[in-house]
Amino acid sequence: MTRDSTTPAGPGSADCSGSFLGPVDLTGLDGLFSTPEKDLALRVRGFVDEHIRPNIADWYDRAVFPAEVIPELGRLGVLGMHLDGYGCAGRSAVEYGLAAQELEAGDSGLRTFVSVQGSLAMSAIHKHGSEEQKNQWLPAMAVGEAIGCFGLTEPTAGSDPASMLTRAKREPNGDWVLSGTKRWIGLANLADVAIIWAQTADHGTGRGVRGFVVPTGTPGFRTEVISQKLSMRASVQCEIHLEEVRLPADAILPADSAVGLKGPFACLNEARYGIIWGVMGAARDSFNAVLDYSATRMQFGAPLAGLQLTQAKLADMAVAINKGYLLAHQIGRVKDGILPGVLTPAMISTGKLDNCRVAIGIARDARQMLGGNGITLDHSPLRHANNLESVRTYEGSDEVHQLTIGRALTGLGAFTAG
Ligand code: TGC
Repeated sequence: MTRDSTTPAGPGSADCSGSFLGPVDLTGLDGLFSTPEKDLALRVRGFVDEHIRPNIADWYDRAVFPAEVIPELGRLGVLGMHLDGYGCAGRSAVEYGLAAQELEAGDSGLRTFVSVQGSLAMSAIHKHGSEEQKNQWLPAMAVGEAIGCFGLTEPTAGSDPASMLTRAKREPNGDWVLSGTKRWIGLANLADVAIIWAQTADHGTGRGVRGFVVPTGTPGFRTEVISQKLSMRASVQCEIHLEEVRLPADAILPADSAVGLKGPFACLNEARYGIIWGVMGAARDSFNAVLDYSATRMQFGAPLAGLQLTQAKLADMAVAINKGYLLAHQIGRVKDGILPGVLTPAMISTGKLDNCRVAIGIARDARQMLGGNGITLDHSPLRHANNLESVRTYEGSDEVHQLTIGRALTGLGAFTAG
């Protein structure tokens, strides 16, 4: 290996940049964040280092979601952290993003739990719920005493939720009766409450797709865990079977903002936003893993880090990660109203689409650079890459986001062939 005088330290010297993001920070990302923002990120990183990293390989291997960490996440203050009031922390979008990338540096399954709880279930109640619904559920969900899930996707309605088959029928006494099946619903088997989206249009007064707050103990509510997954193994996804689930009239999310598909889509925006940041954590962790490994792995009489082909890959990965953080930061500051601009669906799609495909590429490249050792759970990149297959797909596939951007660019919707 040849090292010239401009090289401040060796590979793996995580602190040479002085950045809280470590050696990958080539563009002064550290300076984009305030001290309290960085402190929050480091506090979440400390939690991940203590509670997640020592165990994640075992959980992933055994396909176990560590439900015991939920109260810890509540104490950490990350559940519904970007929501105001009702026991929520009222943090900024950027702080939420920083927390998401630290959690996903640990594992996408952990960040997904926090997203489903905060960005989907809690945010549905916070955006669209009655005061009674908010007071009943949000304080308990913020501390992890109550778990929520979000039922939109169905076995035959993924990218096209407008085609959902789940029906809510209004009874003469005002009750609602829900029937249908939801699929790929995170943590539904552990949830105390499910936000279920159902079509009411063919049943009178409901005005299209509406959301319902469903206590999971309600008769007729049943979950089935989806097994044999090759991705997100330290997380749980379920089918929800709704067999004539009878709910009182006030179980509906009453706000006008929840009438029609814009109700769930407003929540998906929040979850997609968190993904823009989260996946950069997985990418950064993959990069760090291979930077460390290449410093000590000797081949042909030299550490891999001293080989040009290794450095070319590391450079490409670092450049892509810097661009991903810059994109996340830009969108986050717009969301917070700190930078000018309007947070549009196309803006969120731009971040979700590109940061997911960049992150999965980095995780796969890192696995390749680890050689055969990279296929075991001793190293994180293949676990991240496998997880990112799910993350890239849920909350809108690449194609959904390409077409959302395409519609914004052209004014023409191209979701259907006709
Ligand atoms: P479209 O006609 O475009 O819109 C219907 C209404 O919704 C409004 N809208 C939005 N509002 C807020 N945010 C957005 N991003 C919005 N996009 C659309 C729109 O203005 C309209 O409002 P209004 O007042 O006129 O009625 O609807 P479309 O059906 O043509 O949309 C097409 C498309 C493909 C963009 C949309 O269907 C889509 O985003 N599909 C992807 C769905 C998706 O991401 N599904 C994943 C859900 S994840 C899940 O269920 C499991 S939760 C995760 C877990 O548990 O782990």
